[in-house]
Amino acid sequence: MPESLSGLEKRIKSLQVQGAKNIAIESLIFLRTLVKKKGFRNDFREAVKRLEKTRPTAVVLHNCLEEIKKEKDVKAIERLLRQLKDADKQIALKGRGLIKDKTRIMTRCHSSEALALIKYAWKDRKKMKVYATETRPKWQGVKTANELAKLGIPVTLIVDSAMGFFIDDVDMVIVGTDAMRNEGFVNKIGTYMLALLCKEHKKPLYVVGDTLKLDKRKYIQIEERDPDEVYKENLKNLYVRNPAFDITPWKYVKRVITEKGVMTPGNIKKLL
Ligand code: RUB
Repeated sequence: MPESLSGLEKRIKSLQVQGAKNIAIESLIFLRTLVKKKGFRNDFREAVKRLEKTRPTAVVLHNCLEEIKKEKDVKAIERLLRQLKDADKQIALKGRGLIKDKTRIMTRCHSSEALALIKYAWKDRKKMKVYATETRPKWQGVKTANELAKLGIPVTLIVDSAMGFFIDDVDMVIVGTDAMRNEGFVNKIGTYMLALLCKEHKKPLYVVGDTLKLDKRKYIQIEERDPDEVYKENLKNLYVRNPAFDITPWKYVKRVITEKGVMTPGNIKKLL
């Protein structure tokens, strides 16, 4: 039985499927099955509208949907799926020179593209040590730590508030991105704080993101998630806010690793 639209929405909203790229891949796989059966009519339009609302900050799905809506051909879906899947390898190849032997890296959240770069360097026999920040409140950093440890990469899991304590123990910070915009790059909440630490401690900050993450939308909605993820007690006068992402200005970024090559923030702005 193919998955229902509400089933997929649930998996995305609950973060069973997480990360900008995986959200797009799973949605495109769903849409491919749907349009093969029902074409680009009402069901397609309804699915597009609902899927785009599941995680509104990440731009990859939006960019893919814009192309699919224009072309209205299943071939567009196939092409985008190939592009998304191939990007990891291209990113790893283009960025391979950045991670030298015995590099110590700090990372945040769980980004398939940032991890592709790290994993490839490991395969390339570079010794390395990774610090994974746990990423409250949904612990995606634990997912990163598990994934790397299973590959044999030494990884130390730290609480978010220990970033400053360990920053001098690393050579660089590598993070993924949900959207690359004129004003900066968007990533998991806390990335901005990490960027400020990098600046203060003179550590290079590298952003890994394929070009489907270029965000030309006029307005970006920063997703605010259920306060229950942070604190469940319901007390008078106690308010909880739970934004999922923040925006880091480009001035804190050393380089951006895309599938087309390693770019400066200036190059990215030109593409926008
Ligand atoms: C995930 C996150 C990732 C980017 C990039 O947040 O911030 O760094 O989405 O991921 P969440 P990728 O867990 O809330 O989705 O490189 O896989 O596209």
